[in-house]
Amino acid sequence: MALDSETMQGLLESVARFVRERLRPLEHQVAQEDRIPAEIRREIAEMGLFGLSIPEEYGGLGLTMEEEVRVAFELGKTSPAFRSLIGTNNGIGSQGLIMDGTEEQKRRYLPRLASGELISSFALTEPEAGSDAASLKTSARKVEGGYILNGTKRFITNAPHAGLFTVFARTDPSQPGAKGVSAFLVEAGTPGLSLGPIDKKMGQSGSHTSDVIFEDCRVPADALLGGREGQGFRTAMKVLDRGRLHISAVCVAMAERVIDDSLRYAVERKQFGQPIAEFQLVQAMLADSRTEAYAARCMVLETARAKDRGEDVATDAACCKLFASEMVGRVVDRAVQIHGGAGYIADHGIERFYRDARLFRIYEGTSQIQQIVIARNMVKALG
Ligand code: COS
Repeated sequence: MALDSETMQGLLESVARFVRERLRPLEHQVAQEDRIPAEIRREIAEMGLFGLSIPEEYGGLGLTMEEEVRVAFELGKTSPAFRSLIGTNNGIGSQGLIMDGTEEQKRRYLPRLASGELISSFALTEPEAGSDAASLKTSARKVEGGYILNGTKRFITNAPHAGLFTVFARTDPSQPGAKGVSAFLVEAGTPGLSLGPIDKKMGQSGSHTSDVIFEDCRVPADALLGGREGQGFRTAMKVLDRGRLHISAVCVAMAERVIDDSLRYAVERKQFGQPIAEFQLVQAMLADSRTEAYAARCMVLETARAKDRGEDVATDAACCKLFASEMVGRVVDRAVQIHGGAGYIADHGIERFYRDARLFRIYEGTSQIQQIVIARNMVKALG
């Protein structure tokens, strides 16, 4: 454990209080304005949440995976846009650098990512390369003293706020698959790097995605992550193994939140002369949701502990992502059902979670990609 149990308990309690007292009252406003207030970003930075999983020597809290998912269990009990603000700095935006960056690269960027001064983004997906990430076309041509990047990245979370992008590009055009891919650390403002308009999404208002466009964007040689070509795809996959576990924890948290909302509603709402919580058909929905959320919580904790022990959790992280994201989809659907007409009305909040949850089955690998990863690894393990 990175923190002693008292400090960890204190952190969990302060995150829970912050969610309850500061973030939940702002959920509607953030959805309406599609913007997280600047003071919330400051408070999040003051609590150290931008650096949860960044090692202490670079200014972060250096949480273990288990500790990180426990924080996500609390932070995810509100609109996912808040978690998304810190999600890339702790997850896919910084982990490539932590896992495979050179010491010099880590020193240059990690302290500023941990403090929240810099926001980072993970630029893998392209218009023609989504699930088939290894087919990406963005090129990085080697020139004297550096590389020239050309291509378009799509749906890049936090791109409109990012100061640093981890960009996956093909350095070896003779290798069409994973082997020809390298990762680069590219700073916002580099000439030749521009952004598309902010995407209009189904949900998760307040969290922003956009295209990231490279047109003869020149980066220095030391922008190559880890200083080695051809390692980029492996880096992306390792980062996603970890990211999938984190997202699974967020799914558990959202499920627990809407179960709590549904339970309170069912106890208050009276029909046929009694609270609807007294009806067995409503109880069945509550019980199924509670059971599934608990199962996902156990899976996530167990896999996080295995990761902390140094085990390869690629398969189990995919199992968690598959189960937890599908689970929260069912749970929010039942939550709408329990709320009845009120669940369908925009201002009530439940329909917002219903839309917000839909993304979990898609990003950081669709459910179908998780199934492929799980089954392939099972076959491979047979030898
Ligand atoms: N950890 C480390 N290395 C890994 C790995 C992992 N979890 N998964 C794969 N690799 C390595 C493989 O070992 C292989 O290297 P070698 O050729 O040296 O053995 C290389 O990466 C290529 O792997 P693979 O052959 O499995 O690649 P595929 O092109 O068949 O695709 C999938 C793999 C489909 C699993 C991958 O493209 C994927 O995860 N797609 C979804 C992408 C995604 O999540 N997008 C969301 C964007 S971020 S929001």
